[in-house]
Amino acid sequence: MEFQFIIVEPDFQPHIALVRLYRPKELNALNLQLMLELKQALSALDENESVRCIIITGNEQAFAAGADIKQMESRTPVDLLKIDQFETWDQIRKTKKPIIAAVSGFCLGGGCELAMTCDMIIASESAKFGQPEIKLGIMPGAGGTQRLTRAVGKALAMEMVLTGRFLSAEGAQKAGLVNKVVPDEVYLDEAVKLAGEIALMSPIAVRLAKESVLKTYECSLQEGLHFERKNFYLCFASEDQKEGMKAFVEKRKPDFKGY
Ligand code: DAK
Repeated sequence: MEFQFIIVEPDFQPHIALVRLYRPKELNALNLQLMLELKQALSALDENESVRCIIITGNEQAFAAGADIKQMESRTPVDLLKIDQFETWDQIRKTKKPIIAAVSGFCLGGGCELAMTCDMIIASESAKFGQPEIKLGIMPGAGGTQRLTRAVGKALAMEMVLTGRFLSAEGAQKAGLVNKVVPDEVYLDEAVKLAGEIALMSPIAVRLAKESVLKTYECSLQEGLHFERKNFYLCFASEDQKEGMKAFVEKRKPDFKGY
């Protein structure tokens, strides 16, 4: 898979694909082309049967310092409407396979929103999270006010969104924004470890479970429980359910095939 602003390795590790944001000189600022490439790559990886978990990362300096300000500077509302970039972001959100963001350095604005769109975040000690759009005279537009508030609560989200203050990796972990903080040298290894564990599970159960957890954001508890129950029943239509339970009874590790 050849792209200009991302590097994609579908077979980075067994069943684990790696997507690296690659505009190093611009701190991986997310321009339209990069986001389009990311959407195409995730859609292809979602279709790729051998991939069970996806990691998105940047480099040590930056996961992404936000949407490309230079590209946005002269936009009019009509430009934004015509480009309809939200469609691209929505498609990324709809990826069925689990996505882990491996974050180091700056994770700001659209970069932070992209990381929060992922299912889990592993951060290096030097990671810095923020929604600094307010300093540019705008506000977050790709989920920052919604996902950040759900993750860290109103008080901290309000502070970050209204002042643009950064949150350290340690602070992000305390606030529940990230899963784990590890030394800079091993943040990608840690993400791979997490992805590897997920990749050993039944891809069908993983998909249905991810879908069910995300449903929490969209409905009442009753509706969510109902949705969960249907997905639970659906697991029993898979060979993987039979294999998982048989393996338990036979005291061996299951070998999940994804059907
Ligand atoms: N856009 C464009 N270029 C950027 C950039 C960005 N967001 N961030 C950094 N760069 C570029 C710098 O311009 C510089 O390029 P040159 O001047 O060398 O050509 C290079 O990257 C290195 O940056 P610095 O020289 O500034 O590096 P420092 O270490 O001094 O500072 C910094 C690092 C991250 C603190 C600083 O670069 C910074 O404040 N960057 C901007 C952070 C920011 O404000 N981010 C939020 C952007 S607004 C939407 C979806 C999403 C969004 C909007 C719409 N739709 C779906 C419609 C999101 C909006 C945003 O993210």
